Amino acid sequence: MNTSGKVIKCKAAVLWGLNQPFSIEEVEVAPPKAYEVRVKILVTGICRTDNNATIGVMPAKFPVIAGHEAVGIVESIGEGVTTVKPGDKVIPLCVPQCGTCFACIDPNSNFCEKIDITGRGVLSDGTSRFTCKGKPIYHFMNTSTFTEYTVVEECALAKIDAAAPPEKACLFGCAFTTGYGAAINTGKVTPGSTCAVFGLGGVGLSVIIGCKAAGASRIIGVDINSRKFEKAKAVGATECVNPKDHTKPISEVLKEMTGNSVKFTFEVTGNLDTMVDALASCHMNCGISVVVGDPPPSTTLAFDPMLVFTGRTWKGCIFGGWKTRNDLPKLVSDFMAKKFSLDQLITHVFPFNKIKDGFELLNKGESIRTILTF
Ligand code: COD
Ligand code: ZN
Repeated sequence: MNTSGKVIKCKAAVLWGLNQPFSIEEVEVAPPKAYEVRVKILVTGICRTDNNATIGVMPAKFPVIAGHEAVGIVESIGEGVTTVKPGDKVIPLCVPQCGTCFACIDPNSNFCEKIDITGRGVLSDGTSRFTCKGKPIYHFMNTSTFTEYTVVEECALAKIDAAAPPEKACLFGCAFTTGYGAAINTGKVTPGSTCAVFGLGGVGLSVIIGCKAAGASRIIGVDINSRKFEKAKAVGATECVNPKDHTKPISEVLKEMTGNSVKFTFEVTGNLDTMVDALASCHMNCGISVVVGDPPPSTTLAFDPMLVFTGRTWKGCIFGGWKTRNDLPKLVSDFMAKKFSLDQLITHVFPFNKIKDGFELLNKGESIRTILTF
C-alpha cells in the first residue's frame, strides 16, 4: 500500500509524563513536511540516555516518544529532500549535520545547531508530527525511534550500506559511535599508551574498542558492577577494577597499578564524582581525560583546580566528535569490512512490545544493549 502523503497509524511507546512507564499506543504519524523524511524503523536499541529522559536526567518534553539508536528504511520524503529516497537504509542522527552552521563548517566540531539537547521536542517549524488520542506527542533528540514510523529532518539522517544488518548497525546510532569516537577523535589515544575507562556499559565498551584499535597496550576497565568485567575483557580491557573493592581513592589505586602512567581516562557513567575521579586518575601533567557521560542538567561540579594547573587536559565530546552524515556511512563500511566487531555489545534481542523488560534489564545492570525489533 502506498502510504506517501497520508497519515500513518502505527504502534509507538509513549511516555505520558516523568517517571511514567512506557505505554504502547496507537499513534498517528503525519507525512513529512519540506526537508523532512518519514522513516519506517526496523530496530532500535535501548540506551541509558533514554532511561535518563524518563527520570528527568535528560531534558525532554512530555508526552514524548523517546529512542535514538536505530536503523530504518525511508518510507517517504518531503519537498526539497535530495539526499535520500524511499527505500534507502538510514540511521536517524541524534547529532544532525546541517552543513551550514558554525560547527558544521569548522573541521574540528560536530555540535550542529540543529541538535536538540535541551529537549525542544519539535521539528524546525516548531511543531510535532506525532499525535495520540488527539494530543500532540513531542519528538526526542531529533530522532524518536520507539515507534514503527518516525519523522526526522533530512539533516538528521545518514544513508548507510543497504546490506548492513539492522540489529547491529543500529549501534552506530549511539553506543559504538559515541564511545569509539571518544577514544579515536577526542582522546586521540596513542599506540602503547595506558588508558582507563570508567563505566562499562555499551558506550564504555565502545571506548575500549577504540582504545584497542588505536594501539593502547594497557586498558583498565573501572566499574562498580563487577559483572561487567567479563565483557570488558572480551572487547579488549587488559584488566578491570571495582572501586568498591578498595578503601583508597580509585585514582590512587590506578596510580599504584600502573606506576603513575595512565595517559588517557574516559568518564562513561554520567556521574559528577566519577568525572573528577577520572580527571584525577590520568597523569598529572601529560594526562588527557575525556567526559563522555552526559551530566545531569543544571548541575555544577566542584574540583581542585590543582588537577588542571599541573597540566592535565580535560575535554569532552558529544557523539564521539563525528561529523555524523559524512562519517557514519564510513564507519558502517568499516564494520562491513570486518575492521571491528559489535557482537559483544548486544546482549538481548526482544520484540518491540517487550520494551519495559529491556529497560528493567538495563536498570538491574544485567544488559549491555537490548535491541528491539519491529
Ligand atoms: N563508577 C564506576 N562505574 C559506574 C558508576 C561509578 N560511580 N556509576 C555507574 N557505573 C557504571 C554502571 O555500573 C554501568 O555499567 C555503566 O557505568 C554505565 O552503563 P550503562 O549501560 O548504564 O550506560 P550506557 O553505556 O548506555 O550510557 C552511557 C552514559 C551513561 C555515559 C550516557 O550518559 C551516554 O550515553 N552518554 C553519551 C552522551 C552522548 O554523546 N550522547 C550522544 C549520543 S546519545
Ligand atoms: Zn544513546
